[in-house]
Amino acid sequence: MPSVLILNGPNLNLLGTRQPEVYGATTLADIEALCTDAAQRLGLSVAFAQSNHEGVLVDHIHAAKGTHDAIILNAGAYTHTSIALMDAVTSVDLPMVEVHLSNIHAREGFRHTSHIARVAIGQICGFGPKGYLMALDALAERLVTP
Ligand code: CA2
Repeated sequence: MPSVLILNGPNLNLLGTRQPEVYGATTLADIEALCTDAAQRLGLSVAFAQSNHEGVLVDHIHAAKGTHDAIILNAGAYTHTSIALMDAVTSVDLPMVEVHLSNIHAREGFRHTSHIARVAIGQICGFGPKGYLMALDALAERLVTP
């Protein structure tokens, strides 16, 4: 069964606890449960990781090679700053979908740039937690043979 790593970056561990007007009331644990359910229906297995540290996120991406078949990445604010994460994704040569809860293009100018987008097969943003399910759906179409 194809396996997908769902990797979340800095501050996303705080989801559902602060700024619900921007990021909603759903916690990261809720998102994990929703994704686990959806993945089962789609014929995928999923693994989750979150870190507030750029180098740890790079390590997770490297470790995905040979372990997982694709990555869903919400790199948080590192999306807008990290060449290291972009290079890490390139180095593992796995399909990666970029996800954001908020519509980064409708927010402050500094959020309009994504280094992750250059190496993603696609970007999903603005749909809240549903974005992760949309990404799983898109990956299932590529990875699961009917
Ligand atoms: O919309 C997204 O998913 C973001 O990746 C979230 C990042 C932000 O820097 C990106 O521009 C867009 C921030 C995550 C912060 O999450 C918090 C959750 C609760 C309370 C405070 C922060």
